[in-house]
Amino acid sequence: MSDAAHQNDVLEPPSSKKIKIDQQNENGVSVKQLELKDFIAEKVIKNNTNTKTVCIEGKFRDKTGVALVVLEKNAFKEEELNDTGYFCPETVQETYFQNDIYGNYVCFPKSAVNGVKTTIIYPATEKHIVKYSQQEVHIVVETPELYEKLTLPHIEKEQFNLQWVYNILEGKTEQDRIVHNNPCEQDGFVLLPDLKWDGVTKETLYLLAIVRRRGIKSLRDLNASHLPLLKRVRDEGKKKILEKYNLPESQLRIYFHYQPSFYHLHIHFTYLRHEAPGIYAEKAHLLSTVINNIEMMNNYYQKASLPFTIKQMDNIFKVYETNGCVQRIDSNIENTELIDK
Ligand code: G7M
Repeated sequence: MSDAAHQNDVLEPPSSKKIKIDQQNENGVSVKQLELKDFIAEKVIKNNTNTKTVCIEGKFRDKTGVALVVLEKNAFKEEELNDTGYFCPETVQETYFQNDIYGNYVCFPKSAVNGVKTTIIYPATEKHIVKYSQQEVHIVVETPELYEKLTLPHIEKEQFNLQWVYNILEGKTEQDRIVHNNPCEQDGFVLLPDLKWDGVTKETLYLLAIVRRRGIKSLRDLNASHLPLLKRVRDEGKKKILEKYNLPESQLRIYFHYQPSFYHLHIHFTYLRHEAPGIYAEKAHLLSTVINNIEMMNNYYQKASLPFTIKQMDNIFKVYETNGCVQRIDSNIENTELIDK
């Protein structure tokens, strides 16, 4: 396939003009498409000026329950930097100042190149609000004993619902987004764009491989019996991404999160150039390193002490705090109220 053909694959604009969300919520209940014009913003719970992302808590008109809206300014697409994209007559330009050879302007490009990536979570639980809130973060080192005594009981007691994962695996949602599907129950997986990726902008490529086998919670559970599965994800994932997006394996970052947010094994594939959230040393474990560690020692991940980040508002923080593993600090992070409640 030519480069141009690959590009078309990647750059095809999303077909729907409205914001498209799953037709089922995480409880398997059908939900009508939610529209931003019905959103009543109440509080900014996160405003990250680096990633240009805000998360707003609020409500939808005529609906009960809390909603979260995450807005993210998109990365520039290089193929739009031309006379049909940014440099076309529809672009409105206003001058801030001009001084000698220097000029400073604000420009308002046409809406087709100016979309804002939007994620809606409705109904959002208290745990979602905690996850998306700006807050103090700590690192704890989880020994195998601490995993058994503190982390595992906590995961068993409270974790995010996995319905969205089962919906994908059972062919109920996001089927038009699937990039690769290996149906083998034992060692198969589905590869598709992550929620955080628009599926279009190559510069921010972010795919997720979700394994079909149930019951593997995280990295902690992996041993030599999972090697065929891990190698299949690695090899088939790389091959598909090369075919569809023309990105070679040397340009891919393939990794697990520890701790993950969702305790059903999945592997992240991101473009090496893209600084996706959660790629840092305290959270990401490269698939190649994981395979290598297990090949050297079958039960490496049952024996290892694994560091992980823990958010001060999260319930698991209280568990580790009570056991003397971490100390709370006074936070000066504040949320901005948008309306008087
Ligand atoms: O931190 P953890 O390894 O658990 O990451 C889970 C990943 O799943 C994140 O990168 C999320 O953006 C992604 N994700 C979460 N949800 C609810 C969805 C979803 O509904 N669809 C897709 N495609 N990805 C999701």
